[in-house]
Amino acid sequence: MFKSGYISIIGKPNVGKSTLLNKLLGEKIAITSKKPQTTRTNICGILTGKDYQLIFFDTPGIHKANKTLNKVMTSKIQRAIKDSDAVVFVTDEKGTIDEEVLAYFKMMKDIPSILVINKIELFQDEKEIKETEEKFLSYFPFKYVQKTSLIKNEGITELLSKIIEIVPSGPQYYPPEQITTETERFIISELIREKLIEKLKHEIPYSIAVQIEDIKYRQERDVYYIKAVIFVEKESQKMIVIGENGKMLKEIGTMARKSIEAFLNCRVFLELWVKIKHKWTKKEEWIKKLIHQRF
Ligand SMILES: Nc1nc2c(ncn2[C@@H]2O[C@H](COP(=O)(O)OP(=O)(O)OP(=O)(O)O)[C@@H](O)[C@H]2O)c(=O)[nH]1
Ligand SMILES: [Mg+2]
Repeated sequence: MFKSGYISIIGKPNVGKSTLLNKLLGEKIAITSKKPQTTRTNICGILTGKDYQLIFFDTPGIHKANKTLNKVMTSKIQRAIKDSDAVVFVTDEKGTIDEEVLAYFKMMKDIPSILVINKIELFQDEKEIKETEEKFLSYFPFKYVQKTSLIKNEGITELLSKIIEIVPSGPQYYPPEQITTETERFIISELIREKLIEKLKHEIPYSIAVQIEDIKYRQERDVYYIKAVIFVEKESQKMIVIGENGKMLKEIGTMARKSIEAFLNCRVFLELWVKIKHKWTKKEEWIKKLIHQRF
C-alpha cells in the first residue's frame, strides 16, 4: 500500500521547524537562524520512499501578529493546516503554550498530529521533558510524541516512521527525484536573506527582502550569473547593509555566494544591489511580491 499526504510543520518561532524540514529531506531547502521569525512563507519539501511520498510544508512561527507583514506570515500557517493530512507540531525547551498556540490546536482538531519535543539536549533532565510532554498532551490529543535533538541528528528516523504511519494511503503526486515545488530563484533569494539575517543586528533583518532580478547559466564558463536586489525600508538601513566602504555588503555577498554554490553545485558570480522600498512591510501588495516569488 502506497502512502502519501501533506504534512505541515508548525510551532512557535525558533523551535527548529525549518531545521527539521532540511533534516528530513537531507537537503537545505529552508533557511534557518538563531533569530525568531526567519521563515516568512510556507516552504514545500518532498520526500519520496519506496512506498510513501510525504509533502511537507515548513511554516512561519506562531506569534501574535500586529504588523501587516506578520499578519500575512501567520495567515500562511492556517493555509498550510487547512490542506494537511497530518501536522507535526514542534516545540523546544521553552514549551510555550499561549493563546495563539491554543487557536492553532483548535484548527488541528480533526487532523492526526505528532508532537516533536526538539532541542532535548537543552532540557535539565528526563523529568523536565516528561513534564513538557504531559503539559502538551493535556491540551491536545497528539497521536505520537517524538523527542529530537536535530543538531545531534537524534530522533529523526523514529519521527519519520511515525509520520508515515499517520498519513493516509494515496498516490505518488510528484516524480521521486523532485524535492520541492519552490523555484530555484526563491531558494537562492532565501539563501541571501539567511546571510543578511546572520550579519545584521536589531530590527534590520525584519525590514529586509531579497529579489532575484536575473539568473543566467553560462555554459562556456560553467558559471551562474546572479543579480539580486536587497530591499530595505529606509536610507539608514541601506547604509548599514552596505557598510563602510561596502565592507558589510561584500562580506554578505561572499557568504551568500558560497551557500548558493553549494546549492547549485556550480560556480556562481553574485551581484548584489541595495534598494529602498519605503514601508514595504506595511503594504500587503509589496509583501506578497517580496516574501514569496511565486507570482
Ligand atoms: N540546541 C539546539 N538548537 C537547535 C536544534 N534544532 C534547531 N536548533 C537551532 O534553533 C535555531 C532555530 O532553528 P530554525 O529551524 O530556524 O527554527 P524555526 O522554527 O524554523 O524558526 P522560525 O522560522 O523563525 O519560526 C537555529 O539556530 C537552529 O540551529 C536542536 O536540536 N538543538
Ligand atoms: Mg523557520
